[in-house]
Amino acid sequence: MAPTIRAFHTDGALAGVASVALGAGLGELVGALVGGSPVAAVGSVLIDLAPPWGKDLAISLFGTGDKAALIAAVAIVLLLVGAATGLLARRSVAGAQTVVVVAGLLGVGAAVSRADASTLAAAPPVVGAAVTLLALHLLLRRATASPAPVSGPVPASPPPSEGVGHHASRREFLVWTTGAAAAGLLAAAGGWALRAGSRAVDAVRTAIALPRAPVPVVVPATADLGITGLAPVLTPTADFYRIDTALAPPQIDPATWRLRIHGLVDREVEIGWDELLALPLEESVTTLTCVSNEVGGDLVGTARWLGYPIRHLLAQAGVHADADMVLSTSADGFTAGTPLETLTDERNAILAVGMNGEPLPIAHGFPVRMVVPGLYGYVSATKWVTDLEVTRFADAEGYWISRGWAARGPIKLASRIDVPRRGAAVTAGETVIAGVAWQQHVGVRGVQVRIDDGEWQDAALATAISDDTWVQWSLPWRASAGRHTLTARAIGVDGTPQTQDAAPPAPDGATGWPSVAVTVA
Ligand SMILES: Nc1nc2c(c(=O)[nH]1)N[C@H]1C(S)=C(S)[C@@H](COP(=O)(O)O)O[C@H]1N2
Ligand SMILES: [Mo]
Repeated sequence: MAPTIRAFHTDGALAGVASVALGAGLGELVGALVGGSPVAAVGSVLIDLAPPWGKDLAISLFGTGDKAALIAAVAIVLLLVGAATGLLARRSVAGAQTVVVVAGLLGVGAAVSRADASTLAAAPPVVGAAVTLLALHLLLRRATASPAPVSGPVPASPPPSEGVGHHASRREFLVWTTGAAAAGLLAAAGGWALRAGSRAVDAVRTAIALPRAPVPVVVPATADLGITGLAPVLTPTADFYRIDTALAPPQIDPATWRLRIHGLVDREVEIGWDELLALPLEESVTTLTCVSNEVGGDLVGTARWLGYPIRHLLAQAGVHADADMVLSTSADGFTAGTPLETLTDERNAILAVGMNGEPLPIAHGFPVRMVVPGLYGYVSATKWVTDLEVTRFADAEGYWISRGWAARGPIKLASRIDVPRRGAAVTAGETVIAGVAWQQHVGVRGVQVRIDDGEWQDAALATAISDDTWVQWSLPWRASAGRHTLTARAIGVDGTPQTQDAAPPAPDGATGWPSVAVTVA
């Protein structure tokens, strides 16, 4: 029986190795998509934990290849743990599952402990552990189908027909095991290729020195009230909301980037990256807002953009009189339909190349995106833009329109209370209520605040950078003990207050007054 016993044990180990290879491989692929590599994270934790002599030894052994060696070592240990887990599974399935779950949790711990951890950093190790568990279960079931040794801990039914059945089912088991391991390797390789691509474009992006705008926008010091907890008037790039349909942002080398303007025009215009940068770029500060922003939500942010007015390029192309829309297309196929007049009037509707003094981050549209003051992003702010078709609303529509969103998306008058936060514990006495308000390209005349069912009180507005940006506001408040509800409403330039009617984001933007309940003690 010795050969059978060996086969039996090897099968458990093989199933374990293949399951871990599949789980870890998929984990690496997911990691490449959401940012972060579980294996590299574990390696980094080991580097942090290693005693100095360990590091010195590794460097002297592997030289500058020490990182690759470390990652290879982590991968090998992982596969060995997989083999041991597969063996253990024949004795105790629960024990084996516990090992996988603990390994997954260690992976999560390592991934989220990294300083550059993305918000989804826990996803790859969780996916990896879940896939491993599932694969282990399925592969071991196939392994169990082969005959068990007489001395084995798990009794198995005798094979239906000696020899032939055994070989057929074992061959099947080996095919599945090899397939799982190969799929894991492919996934890991795919993740590696994705990362290599993003590193390449990232390196190009980092090396770019954008020209300076001849007329920088001066943001008045009085535009920011400097209140703790209040959104800064200029949103740091790292905090800027990100919304798109891209699983992984397109990686576009500016050297290959081209924009084509065509459709209802006298002559097509094509422009490349170098030509665009050679044009007189302009700086503008514009607040972007997502139509999906709920009342009180944070899908809104303000940045300093550098770009070239789209109206000049449209003028060069010669737009036909019957056109009323520009359909912009992104490298990843997303489209937005923008009213022609918003791209030809005097507003700062631009092909943006810079955000807050740097090339656009890849996630925010590198190398070129559109920014149009006054319109929700889904009808105007196309990232990774490569094509502008001059057309008509009657003939074309953007990505979200067939999905139930309005064809026109002007930004609605809105306000938000940032301070105090919802549910905050406020100390009784002199305090402050503060927030932001916006209706891009139209402007905001004022903001009013109501405490419980009291009178509307006028808040003080900070200096607005322009009508294309949000404006901060504040109101001193002598808070008395108890529970209070604070409500705000913006006042539009024509004196009309923001509507109280509550509407959901779909189809053309949420409405209603923001309010927060706080407890004052
Ligand atoms: N290519 C592309 N561009 C896009 C989108 C998208 O899904 N794909 N989403 C739009 C939407 S809905 C918004 S609100 C803004 C958000 O821009 P941000 O991610 O830079 O904040 O991008 C717009 N541009
Ligand atoms: Mo959006």
